[in-house]
Amino acid sequence: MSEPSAVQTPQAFPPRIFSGIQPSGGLTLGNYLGALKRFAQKQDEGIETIYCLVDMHAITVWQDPAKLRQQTREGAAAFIASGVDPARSVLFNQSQVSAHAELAWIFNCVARLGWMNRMTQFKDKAGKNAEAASLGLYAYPALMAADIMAYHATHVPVGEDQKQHLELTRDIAAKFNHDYGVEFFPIVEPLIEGAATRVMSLRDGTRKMSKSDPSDQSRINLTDDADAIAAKIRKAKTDAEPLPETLDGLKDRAEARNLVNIYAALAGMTAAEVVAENAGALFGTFKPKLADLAVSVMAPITTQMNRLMQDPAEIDRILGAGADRAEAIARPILDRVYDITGMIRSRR
Ligand code: AQP
Repeated sequence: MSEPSAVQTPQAFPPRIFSGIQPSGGLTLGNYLGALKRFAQKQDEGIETIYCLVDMHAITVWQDPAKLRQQTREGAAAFIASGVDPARSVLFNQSQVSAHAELAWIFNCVARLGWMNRMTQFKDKAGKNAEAASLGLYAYPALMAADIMAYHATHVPVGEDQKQHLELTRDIAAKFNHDYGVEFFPIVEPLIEGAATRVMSLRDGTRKMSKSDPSDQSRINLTDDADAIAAKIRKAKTDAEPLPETLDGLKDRAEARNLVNIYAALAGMTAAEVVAENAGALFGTFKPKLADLAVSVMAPITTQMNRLMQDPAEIDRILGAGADRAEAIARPILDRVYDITGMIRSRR
């Protein structure tokens, strides 16, 4: 019924959670179910939580500066509206804490080209014209490893799509420890849990729901109103078959399975429970039920986001205060990294 959540620390580092989201567009239902909702749950379990709008990741593909600023504030509003409390979690934007960029450079010198060449996200995002992609897009996973390791984070709640990057983070940390003969960086554990670890596009059940998908119909945005949400679900691609009695019956029905998973995640049920409860229902019946559920969960979040966005100066203040707290954790770790790697630190 509920998601597994107990965080166990596999090594001698106290449990600490880090995760981030790119302000590379308006956030989606995928970001909410795969990330934001779980970020708030982890905070509520009483674990130390550090969350970040990763604006430096966002510029690995072109971002209009005014839009980036707006999207970063909107992302912060989405965190807060989803239950992340800036008093209990550290919430900030990445570029305000230079430790991320500094450690990323060290990790660029630890990571091997062969490892980076295997990263599927680069291949997906660079597409056929990889020669024209930015060097930053290629190095993205080393910056992500730095984001996590700058805080000695032990656990990272993410969607399924980030699994490979987390494995790379483990490889980089292990190689650093090995090369310098230290046990300095923890070997991080991904937390990929729940019914919606990979929410798929509403137009194509084989593609991830993504904020940068050119089709707005493919996703539910956190800023969509009730009518837009209902219309998108009504038009979502499905098939003509009724819902089966068991999950096995959804094996070759990607779009149907996606809507069942979304329902399960929104309702706090398992996909098997949703199927059992709706066995035999046609999509003409199931879609309106899903739309009502989605609106009832998302509407309060959208309302609060809109309210928070009316005071951008207050959002900036929250991000600045969060960055101060983040810096206080990361700076001593960075100082140790410079020491371990043999770099003189003699400024007063
Ligand atoms: N469709 C999804 N289902 C479940 N989780 C998802 N996440 C993203 N999409 C889904 C999770 O959200 C967190 C933040 O992701 P991100 O914004 O840093 O980058 P992304 O994974 O590349 O997300 P997008 O929406 O696809 O962004 P663009 O279009 O800019 O590349 C991560 O934990 C991710 O797993």
